[in-house]
Amino acid sequence: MTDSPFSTQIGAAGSMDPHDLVDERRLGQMAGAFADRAAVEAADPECVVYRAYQSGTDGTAEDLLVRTTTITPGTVGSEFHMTKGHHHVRDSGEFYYGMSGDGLVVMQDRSGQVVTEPMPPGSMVYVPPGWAHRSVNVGREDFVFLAVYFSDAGHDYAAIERSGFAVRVLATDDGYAVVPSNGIEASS
Ligand code: PAN
Ligand code: ZN
Repeated sequence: MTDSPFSTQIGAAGSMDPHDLVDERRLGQMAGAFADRAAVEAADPECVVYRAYQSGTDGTAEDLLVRTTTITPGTVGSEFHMTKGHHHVRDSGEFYYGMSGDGLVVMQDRSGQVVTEPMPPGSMVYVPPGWAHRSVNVGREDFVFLAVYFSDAGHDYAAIERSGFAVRVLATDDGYAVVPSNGIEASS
């Protein structure tokens, strides 16, 4: 927790020094997020899918938080490594800034409309209030990005855990494809 001016050093791989929180998401903790259940079961549950560092004061309406996320390269079945994805509990916007690697952010509003935005290094994506968001590593290296959002935004994972996003991002011979979720056959 920090309630006075501060600075932090952000490393090329997404580390933050100092930081207030670090969160590591392993495959076993997000197994339900991937469509191919047989591939999930065949994979190592200890595989780190992403890591996030955070600085700032959590929970006040006036403050901002900064968080880096590093998504490791890889697929589960043909689905690229990705974040769980969430709505903000308090509908509020967020800026994403692509630092390195090849990424994509999938955004979905409450009516089901989906927009995807590539996040090459140097790109900035605005996630408007009311849009759920998930990030995907579509490359062969770590995908690192930085996020700035209101510290009282809160993360609501439940709706996404229940119904997922309307699209999934799959590996293809020449890159990736964004396909409707309901058209995906799990191999189990
Ligand atoms: C990001 C995400 C981060 C991890 O900082 O929290 O990329 O993704 P999940 O929270 O979906 O696990 C953000 O959107 N913050 O609001
Ligand atoms: Zn968010």
